[in-house]
Amino acid sequence: MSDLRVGIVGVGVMGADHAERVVRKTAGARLVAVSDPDWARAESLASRLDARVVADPLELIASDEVDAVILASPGFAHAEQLFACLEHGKPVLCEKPLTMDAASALQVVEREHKLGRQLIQVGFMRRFDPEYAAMKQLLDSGELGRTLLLHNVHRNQSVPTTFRSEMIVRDSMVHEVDVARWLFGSEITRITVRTPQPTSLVADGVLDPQLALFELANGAMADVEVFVNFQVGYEVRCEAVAERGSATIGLGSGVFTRAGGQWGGAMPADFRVRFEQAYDVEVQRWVDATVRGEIDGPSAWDGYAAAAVCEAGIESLSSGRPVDVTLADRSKVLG
Ligand code: ISE
Repeated sequence: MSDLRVGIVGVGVMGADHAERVVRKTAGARLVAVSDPDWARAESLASRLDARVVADPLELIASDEVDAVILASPGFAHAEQLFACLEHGKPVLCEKPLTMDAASALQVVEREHKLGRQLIQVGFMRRFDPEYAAMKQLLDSGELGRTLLLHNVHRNQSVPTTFRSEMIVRDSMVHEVDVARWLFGSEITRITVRTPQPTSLVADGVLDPQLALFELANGAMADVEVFVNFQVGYEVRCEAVAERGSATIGLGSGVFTRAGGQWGGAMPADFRVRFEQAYDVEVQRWVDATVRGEIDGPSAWDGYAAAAVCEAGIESLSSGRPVDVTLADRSKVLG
């Protein structure tokens, strides 16, 4: 069988990383085209990886030479590009956020549902990380009894100066939103986001770090600290507390040294390093599933549910009060 011909829209940090992955590590797939508003960036990547540059992302999506699409463009561009993928019947791995708000995300879910075929997979890659996957398996086995709550820590070394307070919710905290929904198998019904005195190392008005509390339909709760200008390195931890024990991942199981009067290990600089294996597995499984005409990971509904929680989270960020999440009735939308 011939390789799946992949086109990538947006070749900034994540798109370029996926391009390398498709070319160097993914079986059964071939990178054929890339598109980016920065022509020079697209051109230099494409010439190195033997793909062609298509100026207009919608043209790339429509192209007969492209079987499937990876969307790594900024979130504000996703809605239009996702509709184009649906219109042309192109399977798509869409980086988070699905779209910028719950209403447009729901329209995407509904449009896909009308096609009668799932074409959209959302890039919540933590579900593919071996540590998260092992934790999910352990919790689902029931060995520790019922899971009661989660404590999460999510710290980036730094982010671009364009990263404002709402993006910390929509682009960073959204991962814990998905992790909580996925680990508990339940929807988040209420979110509260509070902020301590911000770090002095960001522009005035940027609320970093943030502390959030999620309340779930099944009675569980999850908290998360998101701190995207932590300076030190990339750190993502999750502790699940259950009736008969707890499980923690993300302690940094790399080489631990004791030398020169110091002890410790290295911290990854960013998510590409920490979650490299997760991204590799995610893309390989997406390619394999796409060839079978399926998806194998978070669906458009998962992207929509996360968008609905983040929208409520952004409201809570400005009021400091708990905000109920408004979510469409799944059985009515998906029939
Ligand atoms: C980035 O887009 C990611 O997805 C990373 O996983 C997250 O840690 C980071 O905060 C986001 O900006």
